[in-house]
Amino acid sequence: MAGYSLFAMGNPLLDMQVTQGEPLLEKYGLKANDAVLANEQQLGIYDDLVKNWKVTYVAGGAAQNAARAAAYVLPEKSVVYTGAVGDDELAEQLRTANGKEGVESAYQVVKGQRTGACAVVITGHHRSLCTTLQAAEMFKPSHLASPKIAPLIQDAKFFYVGGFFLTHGVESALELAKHASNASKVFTLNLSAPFIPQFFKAQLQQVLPYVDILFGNESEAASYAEANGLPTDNVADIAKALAALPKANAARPRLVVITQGADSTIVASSEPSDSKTLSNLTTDDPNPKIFPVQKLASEQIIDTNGAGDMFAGGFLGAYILGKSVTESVEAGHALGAMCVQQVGPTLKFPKVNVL
Ligand code: 26A
Repeated sequence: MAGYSLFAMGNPLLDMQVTQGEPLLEKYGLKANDAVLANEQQLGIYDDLVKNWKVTYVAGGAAQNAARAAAYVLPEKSVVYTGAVGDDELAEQLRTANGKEGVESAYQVVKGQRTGACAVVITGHHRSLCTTLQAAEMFKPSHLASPKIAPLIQDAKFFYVGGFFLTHGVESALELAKHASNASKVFTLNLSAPFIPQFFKAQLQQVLPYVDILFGNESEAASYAEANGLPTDNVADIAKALAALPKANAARPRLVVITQGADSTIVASSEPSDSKTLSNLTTDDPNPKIFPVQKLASEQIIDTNGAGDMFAGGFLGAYILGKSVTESVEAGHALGAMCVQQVGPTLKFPKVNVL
């Protein structure tokens, strides 16, 4: 049996989503468009939501969302996802959602623990994410070496890790990154949130040399620039700087793909623009290359939770199929647009062809 081509790893979370959440931002000191780990004062939000709000429960976890998006464009049995869950009902819900959308769950189950949750507070087109990782941060590197998981890693040709995972799991991330680099496979990472370059700078620095494709958005790029003293706040320049960082596997160029919501997506490559390219950009493409986004009307947008993840997964799925960078960006844009027109990080079924 041919193995899964994409091995993804992150924090499996169940999203607890509410709309018109202005009072919650105020009460818990959350920013309208941010992602944070809940501090002690914010840990009350989950019970508060259950007691006092109309909650929509939906499968989340940034890398898990991206895995489902990649599965959307790939043939069956292409994507496997790992992360740690508890032995509870929430984990069952996540397994069911993955199963329906073509992602094989290869969870580590932590007995007696609860599955992580993310409070998703929607205000207008903004989403504020406040996460309690629970079992997710108990993921052990030994899971990757287990008889069930190790062969999946050997068989995979592409890896996707959420930057969020670096809050606790840099050792496991490095294991996949080094494996990919040594075997000249493709290792991809998402910056995930501004607080990752800011507060997990050392962890990010350890992993970046192995990254073949780096995903992020404009505020994460800006946070990287600030944390590393780059003398620019221009997103294209930051993308170029990230692409040019040292690389362990020099045989593969690095692509840096930065989305900007409804504004253009920027792709920078580490290759000089006149070289014969391995990264599927044509030689006459500018570097960085700018890809405009088709804007949706305001009333078409339900919420923006998960749009960036769906973009990354859609891009990667198309890329795995051997599509060009331009086609991969278009697949990403299509899935990002599809996601914002649904509640939470969900895609449309029956499937729509986006390639
Ligand atoms: C470590 N943190 C904070 C997180 C997350 C997270 N996924 C992994 N780790 N905080 C929020 N998310 C997920 O991001 C998605 C939107 O991009 C949410 O579960 C949400 O589905």
